[in-house]
Amino acid sequence: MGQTIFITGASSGFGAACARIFAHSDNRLILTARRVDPLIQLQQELSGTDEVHIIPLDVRDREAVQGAVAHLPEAFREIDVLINNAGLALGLEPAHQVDLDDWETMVDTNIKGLMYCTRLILPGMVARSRGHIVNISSTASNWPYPGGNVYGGSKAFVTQFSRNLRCDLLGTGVRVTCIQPGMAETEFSTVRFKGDGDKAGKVYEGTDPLTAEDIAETVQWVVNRPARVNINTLELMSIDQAWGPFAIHRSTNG
Ligand code: NDP
Ligand code: 8X3
Repeated sequence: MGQTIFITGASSGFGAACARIFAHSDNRLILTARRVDPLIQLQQELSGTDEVHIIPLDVRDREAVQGAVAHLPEAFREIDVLINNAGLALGLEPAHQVDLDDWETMVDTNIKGLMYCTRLILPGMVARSRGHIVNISSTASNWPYPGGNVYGGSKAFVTQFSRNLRCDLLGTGVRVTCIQPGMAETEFSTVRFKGDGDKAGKVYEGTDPLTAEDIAETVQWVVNRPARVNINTLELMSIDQAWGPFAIHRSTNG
């Protein structure tokens, strides 16, 4: 039986790849993002406005999220899967030099936007005794790195919020999964470096990074497990990424 799938951040990267992978059945897709042109293109590519509903939506805008959920067309009202994917990193500066606006944007998007979508879509899932929230966190939620400061902190929220949701939803039939990808080549680094394509390209240079399709296949796999199976947390990395040793500062005067 087809499912109704609500995807945030569907205009590029993981979100667009999720839209493509879930489009091949009886599913109904609700695709949201701030940029409307890529959503229209995706809707046309996936052929048929019957099965694909697009909503220009900034997840930071609580009232807009409320309106989007409240005014869904009849056929799209019973959401089975929410993919909380919209998010971003801005900058890699150390904490004492960072632009405070960038920190606020990450908190508003990665934390508060995800909170709004979850809180507004969950009641319907609980009432129907079925549903699945898939939260896109990051390896940055588990492993610190220089310049990761608020980005990693915001993803740690996503990871712990996902676990706490499972506690609240025990017995409701609603599943919660937290996906924690490492380095994946999407628009992510271009956004992080504010349009500097050269800098973004260097992140992936000489490596075989994860792709958006790798993440979409992972999301599809967790969603397609039998209803009794809840994949709690799933961390994945490119074969070309691993952990380093602890950093040690040595005094030059010592
Ligand atoms: P992209 O930059 O390609 O995609 C990010 C998506 O989020 C876009 O569709 C963008 O759409 C949307 N978005 C950003 N801000 C908002 C907002 N305020 N309201 C609505 N949508 C918004 O990056 P990825 O696909 O890589 O990122 C997807 C998620 O995966 C993010 O949460 C990211 O943190 C996470 N992630 C990425 C990794 C990577 O290495 N690429 C690794 C681990 C996690 P628009 O600009 O049109 O609004
Ligand atoms: C994206 C991966 O390592 O840039 O979440 O934080 S990383």
